[in-house]
Amino acid sequence: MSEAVLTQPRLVTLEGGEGAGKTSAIAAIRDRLQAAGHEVVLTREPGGTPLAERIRELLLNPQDEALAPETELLLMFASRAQHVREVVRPALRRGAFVVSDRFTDSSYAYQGAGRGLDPEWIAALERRAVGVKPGLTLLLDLDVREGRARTAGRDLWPDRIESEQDDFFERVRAGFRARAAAEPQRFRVIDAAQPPAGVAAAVEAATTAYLRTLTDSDLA
Ligand code: Z5A
Repeated sequence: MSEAVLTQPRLVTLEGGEGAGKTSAIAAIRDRLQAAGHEVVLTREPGGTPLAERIRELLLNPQDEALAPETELLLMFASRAQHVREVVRPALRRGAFVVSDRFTDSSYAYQGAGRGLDPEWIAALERRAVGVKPGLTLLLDLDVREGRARTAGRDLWPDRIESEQDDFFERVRAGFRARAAAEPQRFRVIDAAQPPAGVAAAVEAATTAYLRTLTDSDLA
């Protein structure tokens, strides 16, 4: 398979820490794209296909046995490889927009910055098993404690990753911000501490501005 990671203008991803508000942000992106007349496929990672959703359960349900960081990374990419082949590429081929709640940037942030795995290894998996990257990534940036306070009480049993300590999530947040700083043309960082209506307005404005940059061949 090709070693290149090709930017796909009609692939849009949403990233951020726990409780950042991705659920309503993704609806705002979908509404804006549909209002502009585009077919939109909403999806998520880990997951997005029946098999990838089973991998998600392995990843998030606490197991009897601790999951090694390397196993966690490889399962994230197993899920992603399946998702890209079964959902993302077919939708892009027929001209739809794909909006994914998390994608490869989460692996760099959680497994790279959070778990301390080598980003070169993640980059090799991205080249070999994924091969596509988004044209637009919206990063919902939020103070770690505020995000965790929003979700506290929601889950009777936090999932395996939610059970990590604040210092893990601080590294994840710094990892996301570093990626956004390194690729300012792809990322839009949105202040997720605003009230929900403010976040939705910022997401909508960023999506509208991005659509204006696309050419006919990007949309074909
Ligand atoms: N993961 C990984 O490690 N590596 C990878 O490669 C990938 C993923 C792809 C599952 O992801 C986990 O997988 C995730 C990263 C890891 N682990 N963690 N942590 P997920 O996206 O399914 O899980 P999540 O990020 O934990 O989802 P979340 O906590 O539900 O976040 P959210 O979707 O952004 O939050 P929300 O449901 O939209 O909102 C949460 C609450 O906050 C809710 O009560 C809202 O009403 C409230 N909220 C939302 N916005 C606001 C504002 N603006 N003000 C006040 N309150 C708000």
